[in-house]
Amino acid sequence: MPKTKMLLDVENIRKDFPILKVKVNGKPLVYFDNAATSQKPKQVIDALSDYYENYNANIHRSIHKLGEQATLAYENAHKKVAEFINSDPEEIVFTKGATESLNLVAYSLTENLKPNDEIILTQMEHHSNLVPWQQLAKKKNLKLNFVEFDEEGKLRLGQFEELLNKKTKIVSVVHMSNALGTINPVEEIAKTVKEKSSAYFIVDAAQSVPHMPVDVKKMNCDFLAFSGHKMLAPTGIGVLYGKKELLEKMQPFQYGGGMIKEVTFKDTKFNDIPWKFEAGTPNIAQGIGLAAAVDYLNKVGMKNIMNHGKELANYCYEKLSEIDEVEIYGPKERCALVSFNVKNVHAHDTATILDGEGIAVRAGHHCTMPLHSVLGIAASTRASFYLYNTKEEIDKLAEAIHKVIKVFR
Ligand code: C6P
Repeated sequence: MPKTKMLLDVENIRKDFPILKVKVNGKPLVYFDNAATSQKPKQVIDALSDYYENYNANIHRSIHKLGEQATLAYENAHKKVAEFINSDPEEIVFTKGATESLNLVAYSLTENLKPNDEIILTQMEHHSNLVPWQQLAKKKNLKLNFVEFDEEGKLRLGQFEELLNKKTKIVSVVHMSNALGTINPVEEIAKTVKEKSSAYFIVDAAQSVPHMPVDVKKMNCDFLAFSGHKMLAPTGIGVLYGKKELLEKMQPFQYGGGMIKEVTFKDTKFNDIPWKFEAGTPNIAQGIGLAAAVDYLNKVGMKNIMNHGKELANYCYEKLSEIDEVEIYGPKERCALVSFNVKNVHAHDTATILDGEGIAVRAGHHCTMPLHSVLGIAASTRASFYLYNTKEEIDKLAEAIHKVIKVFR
């Protein structure tokens, strides 16, 4: 139970998450793998059960009561997500996750790109915001440029100006790094991109939307991608926000049922946005679960969640900085995660010993192999926090790290 006074009522929040009662290796679970996927509150689990127990039906197809109820709930989920990031419901495409959202843009937006056109990414991109562009670049003979990050783990922002030119067609940037915790000033970057080019500006918000208020209008991004499962919702549901006029112009990513208005043997008229991009039976229950997750986050308040994430990340940074054998990656100002290594110990060994203490962390390259190569390491250990985590749990992490040091000394 949390003893230290925190900004959030963590003690009560924890009661909503059944999994937090689980014991791991006989110890209370300390779940510090939230950047990989968050745990789910009762309210989200109940929303899924309610759908399956009371109104399970396909959407946009069936003229019967359950079909209408399911359609309404699924469409309302789009509205809720739209309000959450300050967009319009037709600008919200439900996908399987951030990865599918980014692939959708890379596939659908780039039809008109020509050889030698340029794309700007950063060195801190997750593979989901790198590999789709890299493959596209190979196929179309495009040039990929990368904005570097400095010793502290912050982007060298001046490089955007240096790299932007008439040939730049896409700039795609992570909002919050899943490996360094760095929060990139995407509003500022958007301004530079729009002033210096006619490129589309895409934001990978997989880590930021769960942790801070995000306003797509303020950000002035053209597209924004995120996943439900990192923000209390089920797996299998994600979001692509796109500016209405761009989504309207874009070719669908997949073809099939639900995304059409009229089909003849010869041709097809596509449906309106966003449905044009949601071919086949979508993840209905998961979409409804995402709406319940958004309700939950709104009730707690995204500013409070952000401050809590910063407070925990700060506390962890300070605690781990006191241990000589620990090397921390990324800047001091960060949100909700700390990646580190215990000197001369492989990240997997560290994670195994922590697991023995009931502490779940991620170890490896965190789907950012190029970022790790810039750091000159193959792997790191990452502790990532959410609204149910406490400083006492971070104290346990620090104690367990001392155990790691003892074992490997
Ligand atoms: N990062 C992590 O442990 P998906 O897998 O589609 O839900 O999200 C992809 C993704 C895209 N961008 C960023 C910044 C991310 O962090 C992730 C997912 C997880 O760091 C799983 S690899």
